[in-house]
Amino acid sequence: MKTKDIMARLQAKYPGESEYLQAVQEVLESIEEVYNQHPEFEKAKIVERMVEPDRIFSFRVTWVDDKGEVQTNTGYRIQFNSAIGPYKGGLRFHRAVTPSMLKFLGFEQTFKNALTTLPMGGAKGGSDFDPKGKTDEEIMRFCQAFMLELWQCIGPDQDIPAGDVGVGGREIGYLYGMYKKLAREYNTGVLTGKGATWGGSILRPEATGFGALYFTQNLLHHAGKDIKGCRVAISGFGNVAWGACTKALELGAKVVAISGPDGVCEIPDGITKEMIDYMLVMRASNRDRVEDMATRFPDKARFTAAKKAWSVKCDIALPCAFQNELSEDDAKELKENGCWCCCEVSNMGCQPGAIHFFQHNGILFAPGKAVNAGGVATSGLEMTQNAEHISWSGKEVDEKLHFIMNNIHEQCVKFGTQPDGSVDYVKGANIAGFMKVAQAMLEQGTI
Ligand code: 2IT
Repeated sequence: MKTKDIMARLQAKYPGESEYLQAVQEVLESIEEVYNQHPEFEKAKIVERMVEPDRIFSFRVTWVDDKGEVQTNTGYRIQFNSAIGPYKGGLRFHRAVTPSMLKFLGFEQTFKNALTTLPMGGAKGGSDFDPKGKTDEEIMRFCQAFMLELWQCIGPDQDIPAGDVGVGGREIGYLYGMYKKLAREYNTGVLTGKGATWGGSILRPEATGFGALYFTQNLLHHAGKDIKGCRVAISGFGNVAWGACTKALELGAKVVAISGPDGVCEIPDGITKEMIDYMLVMRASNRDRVEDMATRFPDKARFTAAKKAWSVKCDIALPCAFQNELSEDDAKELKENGCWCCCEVSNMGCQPGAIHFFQHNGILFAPGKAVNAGGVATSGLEMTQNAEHISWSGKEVDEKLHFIMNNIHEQCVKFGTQPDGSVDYVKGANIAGFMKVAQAMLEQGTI
């Protein structure tokens, strides 16, 4: 297998699908050497099969807004790979959603889910619906219209969606309500991220952020460092950033920045519990503005328009917002500002140039598919609880999540340790995830 040849074919076949091509390139580059030591993979054309989704559903979603106007969006579900379990992955509602974006996310999800040690295949879905400025009623009507098509593609043993950007507990509630009505199935295991009183796992909302901090702690310990007292810059203020802030504070770190599409809030004395709670209010408002934090806490947070979290002096950077949110220039600025570690929490949050810069300038770096896997892992734990018709305590879920994150870190060390003793976490995560999926595909024959 030659990455160059496969990429040339994919570029010709899917011109313009830049996020998808970027994600495939990153994985193929890091597995090429190992792959070529396995002639049985080459013979079964594992890579050629793995880069193509199993199937893509695309559908029209028509709904009526509060003014009585008819609106039309496009919905998708991409079932990427089922080698190690039923399709599993989130739904993203964002105006920029395209098949390319969801293909990249589904591809990444496949390897991430393999890393969790739980039996889940990879999928992703969503819509170009823009939640910004929408009322609660509009959100509900959109979710219902979306499920009117989606329900036929999913099932507790086939494909289990969850939240992602723009889809949280409220949306999962509306989606599940409509699913029940259409399918006449009352198995809560069809969606994860549900409310805690009707099948949702305790700690699922916190899980991505908590897991990211557990991973970061592992990475720092491995490098002989400690998170206590470190200044942390976080991008975003959604569900993932919220969970990350909560755990960072608990572990004794100081969150000195959060950001949004409008700019950055610098918090010199560190974020407080009250401010973290306010992040939930900001997200529920659908205003998509981080400036609201500085308006609410003027003596604690200072807002600067059109600046990123990476302009603030910090030790650790945690991108928690969107793909490609951290460029090579941002990476350089971070280094100048004293940053020595970046754990990518958003999916593909760092541009290739930024990763290259981190890796060649002594900055510890770990990729999203390892760092953020605690979210989907806890979705897997939610599925187990649903299948057993029981509910675990927060302590039980947290222990299992912590154990899984430690295990993911170990897999990265096992497959990513370099001759000089340092760990290439990109290689480690990609090879560990890939080997598991490839082996399963091989054992299941040519399908
Ligand atoms: O990117 C992700 O891993 C998620 N959005 C969570 C997916 C899930 O099924 O919980």
